[in-house]
Amino acid sequence: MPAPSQTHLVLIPSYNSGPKLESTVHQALAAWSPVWVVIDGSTDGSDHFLDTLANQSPADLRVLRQTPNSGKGSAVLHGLRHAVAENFTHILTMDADGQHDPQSIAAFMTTSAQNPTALILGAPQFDHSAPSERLFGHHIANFFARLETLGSNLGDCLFGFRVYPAHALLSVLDSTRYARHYDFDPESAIRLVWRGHPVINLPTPCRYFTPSEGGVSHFRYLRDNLLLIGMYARLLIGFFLRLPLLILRRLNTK
Ligand SMILES: Nc1nc2c(ncn2[C@@H]2O[C@H](COP(=O)(O)OP(=O)(O)OP(=O)(O)O)[C@@H](O)[C@H]2O)c(=O)[nH]1
Ligand SMILES: [Mg+2]
Repeated sequence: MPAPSQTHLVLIPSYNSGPKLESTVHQALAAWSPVWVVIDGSTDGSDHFLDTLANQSPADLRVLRQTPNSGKGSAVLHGLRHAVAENFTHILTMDADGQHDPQSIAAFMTTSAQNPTALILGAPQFDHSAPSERLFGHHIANFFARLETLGSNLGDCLFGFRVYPAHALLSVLDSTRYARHYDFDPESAIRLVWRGHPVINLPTPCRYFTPSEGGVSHFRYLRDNLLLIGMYARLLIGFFLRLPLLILRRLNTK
């Protein structure tokens, strides 16, 4: 296991993640320390192994819990508040369901340490396992995210494997009551770009698992696509308010 970092931690929000949570945590721990897992009102028992493991290596693994289930963004915020209180400067968020590649953690952390104000975004390399409707959703979401950031280099706004500057993310989340559910990933990225944070896109694999392989997704097409459409509509107002600033910034970087 690597020596614990004082500045960068891995944060895994988990809600009823099924059997993949255990392998995800073990692989994350092999790649990085510390790893914090936020159990977001899980009721499927997937988190039962965690307390014993955390007691064995408290410097490497911490388990935080919130009840009731409150959404991915809310779970990240819960962990983030603790991280900032303990002077961590950056968090790498990754999903608990095995879709993200723990072997990419070190490269993302190194890039973040070299570019501390930047948002380090995972650019997902999807394979044949990715459902075509989800890929289509990513294309549409990315189109609108780039529009609302005036053609920034924001890569994939839905993919949750990324490193955030912790204080900046906390400030963004404290500025809105939204971004607590599936709107967390795109809204936090858009708002950080609005605030002038550079974006670095790093390729990393993404694998979807079938239920028989232990894969779990809580994405509900109607509910969550409506949430995202509402988010883009809501952010349009913020976009127009910031348009002069965004244009000036674009002109200055030419
Ligand atoms: N959906 C959902 N996820 C949560 C919640 N709280 C924490 N999470 C975690 O957030 C991460 C993303 O959730 P997923 O349901 O896999 O969402 P996704 O990866 O965007 O969607 P898929 O591409 O369909 O897998 C996982 O690690 C979840 O366990 C919650 O209330 N709802
Ligand atoms: Mg997932």
